Amino acid sequence: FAKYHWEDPLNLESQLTNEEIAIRDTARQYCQENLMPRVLKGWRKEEFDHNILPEMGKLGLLGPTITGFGCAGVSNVAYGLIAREIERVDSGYRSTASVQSSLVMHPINKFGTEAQKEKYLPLLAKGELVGAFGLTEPNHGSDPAGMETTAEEVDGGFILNGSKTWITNAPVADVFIVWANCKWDNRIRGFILDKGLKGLTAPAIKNKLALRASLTGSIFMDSVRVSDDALLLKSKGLGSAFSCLNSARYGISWGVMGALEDCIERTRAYALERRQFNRPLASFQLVQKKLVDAQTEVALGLLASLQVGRLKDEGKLAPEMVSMIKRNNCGKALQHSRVVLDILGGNAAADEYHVGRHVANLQVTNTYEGTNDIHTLILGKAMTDIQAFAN
Ligand code: TGC
Ligand code: FAD
Repeated sequence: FAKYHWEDPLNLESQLTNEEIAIRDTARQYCQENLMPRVLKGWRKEEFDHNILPEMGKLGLLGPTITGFGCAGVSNVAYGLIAREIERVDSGYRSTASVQSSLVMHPINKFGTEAQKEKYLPLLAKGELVGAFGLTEPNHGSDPAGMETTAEEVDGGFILNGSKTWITNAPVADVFIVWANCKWDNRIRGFILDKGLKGLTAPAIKNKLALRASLTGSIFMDSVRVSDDALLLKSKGLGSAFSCLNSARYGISWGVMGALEDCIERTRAYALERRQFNRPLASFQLVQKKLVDAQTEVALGLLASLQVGRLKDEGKLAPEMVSMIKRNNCGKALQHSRVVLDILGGNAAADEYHVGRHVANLQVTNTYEGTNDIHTLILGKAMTDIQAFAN
């Protein structure tokens, strides 16, 4: 028989290329040596560290699947492995990186002109510009089709009005991808807005209970005037915004498994060390069950993400596949991180033990990029051909 490794029960490693393993190891080393020591400060102070994106940029971790423009051009599986390593430290850091890669660089690459790509992608890849993606509005979260933000055509450009809320990176963003309903044909399109435009503000939403190591804010647009070259010309309808979400949701499915792996590793070590009733906690069957249940979900979830990543690389992706792994992995990560947290007893309440921070973050990962319920309904529609979101 082959040897069983509890950390990689189904031998995911054997399915990765040498290049993917090298990228994963680079990301892991960077995250453990450079992000881990900073995370508690960022979390406690709700602080964005401006050095992080440039550091990731130097290692080729931003927009890694894009070819050219200073990007690495690696596989979608490598992208997932990077997300897993970042989120092993903190979902907020992974949020910052996935917004940059999937929600800002991806739409510019897919829907932008050559001039827009030349202007923005190299600087975003280096982390010298920070990006944000504005889809959610105060009155429209799960139903972005009803958005109230508008763009109207004026001589030589457009005027945008509206507001977005709960936007990752917004308070520190240099570049905003904003989705607006275009008044001339009632279709939704993307626009690139630069920080500093008159009428554009992006205040922080403070005192969050989760994702405190990444900043979140609103975007207010009060008659923001932009020239023609702000329009993402090839974006057509809400489907274009959703194509960005396909990429980000896919990355999140890997990322949350990294967060759950960290919870398991920490609580397993604690259970082996801590003794009650003259025995290590790890010797109690109830404790072993918690660890085994959680690790089983990690093994299954990672293989599912791997399969979807390989299909994405081969051009055989259906968006519903992404809904399945986003929903499943986020739900399982939230559920099992919460269960293993119990192993820490009273120390669960101390942030130095890190697991409680992951649990709080995982509530948000189960909500953003389509709530667990919304992905259930997407899959329900695919199974029954009946759309249950609305009348
Ligand atoms: P529906 O009529 O189903 O679709 C409208 C158009 O979009 C097309 N489409 C897709 N295209 C590509 N990929 C997908 N996944 C797509 N899903 C739909 C569809 O074919 C149609 O095209 P067309 O040409 O016929 O117009 O849309 P609906 O209005 O009924 O909405 C359905 C629903 C509820 C599934 C959808 O609105 C939804 O997914 N809601 C969730 C909203 C969401 O995910 N928001 C995320 C905001 S961004 C964010 O959270 C970032 S957090 C980042 C971080 O910090 O990591
Ligand atoms: P609602 O849509 O009001 O949903 C509330 C509840 O009702 C949920 O449980 C939902 O599942 C349920 N519900 C809604 N409709 C139905 C239905 N038809 N059937 C059954 N149940 C339903 N957005 C961005 O655009 N960009 C970002 O960068 C971004 N970053 C975020 C960062 C953080 C920290 C957070 C918390 C959110 C972020 N979001 C971002 C917003 C996020 O995508 C939304 O919060 C999410 O899509 C849910 O929308 P909502 O909050 O309006 O909830």
